Amino acid sequence: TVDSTSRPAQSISEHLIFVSLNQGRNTISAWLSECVWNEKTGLGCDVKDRELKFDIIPNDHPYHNAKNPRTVGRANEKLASAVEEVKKDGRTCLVVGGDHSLAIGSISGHAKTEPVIWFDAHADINTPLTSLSGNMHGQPVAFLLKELKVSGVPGFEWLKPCLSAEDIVYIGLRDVDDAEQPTFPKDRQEQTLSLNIISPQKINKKKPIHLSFDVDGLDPPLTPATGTPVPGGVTLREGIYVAEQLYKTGLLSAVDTVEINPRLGKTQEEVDSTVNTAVSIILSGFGKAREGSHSCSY
Ligand code: 5AB
Ligand code: MN
Ligand code: MN
Ligand code: MN
Repeated sequence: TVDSTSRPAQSISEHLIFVSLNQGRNTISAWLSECVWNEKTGLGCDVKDRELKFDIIPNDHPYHNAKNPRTVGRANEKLASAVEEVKKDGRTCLVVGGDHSLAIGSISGHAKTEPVIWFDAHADINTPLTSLSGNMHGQPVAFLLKELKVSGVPGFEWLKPCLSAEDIVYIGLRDVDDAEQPTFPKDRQEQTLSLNIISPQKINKKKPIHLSFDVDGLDPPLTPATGTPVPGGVTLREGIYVAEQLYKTGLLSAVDTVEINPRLGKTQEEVDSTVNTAVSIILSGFGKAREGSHSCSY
């Protein structure tokens, strides 16, 4: 925990806690503090910022095709407890990362959550047995699903899968590995390919919503500093619209903003535009109205 600054909430009642994770923290955190925390220029939310530090476990041999399982598993265990604390405190949780594998801890810590909106170009539903890359960021959904029964992964002894397939709504999905295909019943896959699928029945359930926002769900020019870009993504307007609609439900309870990797920006401009994009999505999810979207009285 770095600092814990608390001020009375001003213009809106949202309370946020940032649990920020990666080397992008400084840039993103600074911008977010200005936009979200600062009462004059921003939303005036009451923000507590905490930083988690993780251990690199030595000799962390792969488990089948899952790389660094112990390091990732323990990090997620820590994150799950942090998110749980935030939720017990009655606050909204915003996790900024980093690798999408952090959703395992974030969603587990949020617990009893459904639906989960998985905004992503990818399905992230490989298992340690099916993954071709071995990258854990391609596997979090599999770890979380009760149906897939991923078990025996060192570092994840603490994990109890908490989601059912029907709790997940994909937005922006357009790059599914062959090995991931069988996990999608046909009708579901069709349902997930367009933006019209924020399924209203899900939101009508009045349960807290978890948004797991992988910036690569957006169109690549919007977020150049990310690892696995896929052409043909969601536009900024559409992305902001999704976030605004989620805000309007009043049920957005935790948000992951992931796969922002400043090291992958070829220029400072690329890094800045990626962070900028992520910040505008986050702000919309926490109540920032666009110019022109205010209600008019005439
Ligand atoms: B991301 C791929 N399916 O498993 C794999 O960015 C890509 O969190 C995963 O969505 C992308 O390595 C993971 C090829
Ligand atoms: Mn992802
Ligand atoms: Mn992705
Ligand atoms: Mn990625």
